[in-house]
Amino acid sequence: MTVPPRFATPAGGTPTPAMLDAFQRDGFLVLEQFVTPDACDELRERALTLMRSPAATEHATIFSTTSDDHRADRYFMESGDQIRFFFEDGAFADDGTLRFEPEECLNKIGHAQHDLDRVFESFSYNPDLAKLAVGLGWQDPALVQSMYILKPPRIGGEVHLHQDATFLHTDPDTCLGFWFALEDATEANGCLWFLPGAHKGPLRERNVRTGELTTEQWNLSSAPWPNVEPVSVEAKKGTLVVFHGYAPHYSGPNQSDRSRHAYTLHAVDQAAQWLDSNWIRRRSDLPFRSLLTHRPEAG
Ligand SMILES: O=C(O)CCC(=O)C(=O)O
Repeated sequence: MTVPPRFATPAGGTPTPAMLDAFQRDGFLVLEQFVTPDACDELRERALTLMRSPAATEHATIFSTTSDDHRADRYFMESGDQIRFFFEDGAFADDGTLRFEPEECLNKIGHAQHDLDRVFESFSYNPDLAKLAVGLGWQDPALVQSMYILKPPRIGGEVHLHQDATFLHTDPDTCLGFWFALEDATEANGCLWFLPGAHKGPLRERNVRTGELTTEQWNLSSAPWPNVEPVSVEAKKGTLVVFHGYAPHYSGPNQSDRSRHAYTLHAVDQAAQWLDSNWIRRRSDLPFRSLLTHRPEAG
């Protein structure tokens, strides 16, 4: 496979038999025009407003130092029920100041804007997404994490080959990823790459919370990755790539002068058990919400 199959978005979200075949065979499914260009622009504008708020940069200094205090760890480990801002490695000048505007050097915003921000909430709790997840076999998908990924021009870093179920655990495993191209994603600006069919192999690693500020990466299987050619998934603005939690994927660095904004959501099935080994923690007044039943208020 050199070019993965792509499909027009199914009316109402329910996947067709051909889409189900592709998802089951490859571990991922590419649906074009799942969201409108206007919806992409609205999310980008909201993200820009958040990035220009004082909250976006007030913690920047903790990432520009290599001191051994745990403020950076805490900022990350407590972000499961917050909206927080994470910078690219190349974001800082030698004196610790930001080299560029936040939108040109942020790596991502995470991890709960889908439950804390009205614009993100209405984009995320999309009834068509619920129908898609149910059509793919999830009984009661709940959104557990969101990431606004910027992959900024020139300094947007590579994301190494991984399986998302490494980071989001249920018993049994039910992690499902949704990746929305908010701008055209190409090989030049760092689109996603998959190993088709490799989701049928085992989960290789589990990232386990071991303390208030710590996680460990546990090896679960030393099985090598299958010998399949990685395929790039270039995606036009508005495309949704949905993928199985065991599907190995990565994205290249952005060496171009164009950004590659994307928005990802991860769901798990509430029919399975959410495990305490997850790094993500939620305060009691912000429980996970079901894609099936949560409907954001209009306006
Ligand atoms: O957007 C990217 O570059 C990587 C996203 C990813 O790996 C994920 O959502 O699991």
